[in-house]
Amino acid sequence: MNQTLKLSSNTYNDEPLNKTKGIENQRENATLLMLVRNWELSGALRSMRSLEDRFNKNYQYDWTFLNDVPFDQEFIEATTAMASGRTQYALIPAEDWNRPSWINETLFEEALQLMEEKNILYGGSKSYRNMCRFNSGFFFRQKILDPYDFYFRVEPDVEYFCDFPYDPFKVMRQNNKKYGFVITMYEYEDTIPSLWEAVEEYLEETESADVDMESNAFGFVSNFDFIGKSFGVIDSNSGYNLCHFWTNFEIGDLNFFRSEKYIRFFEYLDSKGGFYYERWGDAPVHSIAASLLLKKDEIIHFDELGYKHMPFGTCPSAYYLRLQQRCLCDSNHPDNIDLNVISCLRRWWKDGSGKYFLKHDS
Ligand SMILES: Nc1nc2c(ncn2[C@@H]2O[C@H](COP(=O)(O)OP(=O)(O)OP(=O)(O)O)[C@@H](O)[C@H]2O)c(=O)[nH]1
Ligand SMILES: [Mg+2]
Repeated sequence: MNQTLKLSSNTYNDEPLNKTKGIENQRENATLLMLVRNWELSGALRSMRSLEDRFNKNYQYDWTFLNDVPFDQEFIEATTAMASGRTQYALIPAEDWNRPSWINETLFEEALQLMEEKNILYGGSKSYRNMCRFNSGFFFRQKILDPYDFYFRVEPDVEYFCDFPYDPFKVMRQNNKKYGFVITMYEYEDTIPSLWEAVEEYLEETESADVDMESNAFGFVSNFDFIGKSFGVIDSNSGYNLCHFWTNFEIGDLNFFRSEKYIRFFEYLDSKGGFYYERWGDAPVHSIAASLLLKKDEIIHFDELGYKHMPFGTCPSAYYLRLQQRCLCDSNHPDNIDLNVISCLRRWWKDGSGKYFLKHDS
């Protein structure tokens, strides 16, 4: 029934999809990557079980685990038992994790208190800020990742709803993709009040030397105009429309993050202190970086991969794809964020590299 059906995707042609099916021994130079705490073991195992069943058992990619404190024996044994591939564990150096000494303690404590009072999600957390800064500027510099070209970020307690119809690492390499996502939505503005100002200053001070506005996806993060028949619903106080890729799922080319231009971008932002004085997330940072520094065609929306990280999920809309890939999700369910007004997917279709028809006036 289904071998000849076209899968529901126009983000790239179908050929690599079909070609990669069944060629399961030819692995890419890639690793599954989880930053995680020892006490999150059960959630880590649930995520591993799901990804192994849906994808990795056929490929046996390595699993790499990172932590700011040493992993305990129980964590190592259980995750190694759950993995079909090799497992490896690394301790993050303190200087890549902790708050830098130039952060003003008084201002920092004031910011924490203020955000806590405003009930901002993780607004009062110190470790969450370390995590966001680490994921923005340091994960790709960990020695244990040096041998790899691609990573697939996995978090505890996530679920993959469908069998993968392809090896996403192979799709990335063969199609010259540098950044892949499944969910995109609006960011909480209260966590990043001055982020866009910093981005504008970065563009000014570097005279946009690393940026090609002709080919990048700048419009995805900066356009406010109509999408289809409606405006985006979320107000913004800056030139940033608040759209970002949800980074708890992300497949990326490590060489992009290692590049001088990404590091220049990160270090400029870092120098402003906003990871601590505000609560800048790695999601808007990665998303703005990818939208500025990559060509829009180097970013891919994996719309065939069902996925859930509380409280949102995404489920492929194509009926036969859901059957063929044995999906355990309902694309019409309200939890499917792609239909929700807080999703930026339609903005991506229009101003990113998907859904060609939406880019033209009808
Ligand atoms: N080793 C370590 N990992 C952390 C720490 N804080 C967060 N993480 C990991 O970083 C990732 C993101 O943290 P989460 O707590 O999931 O943050 P979130 O996804 O924004 O929020 P929820 O999932 O809703 O809690 C997850 O993989 C966590 O396991 C930390 O202090 N140490
Ligand atoms: Mg999470």
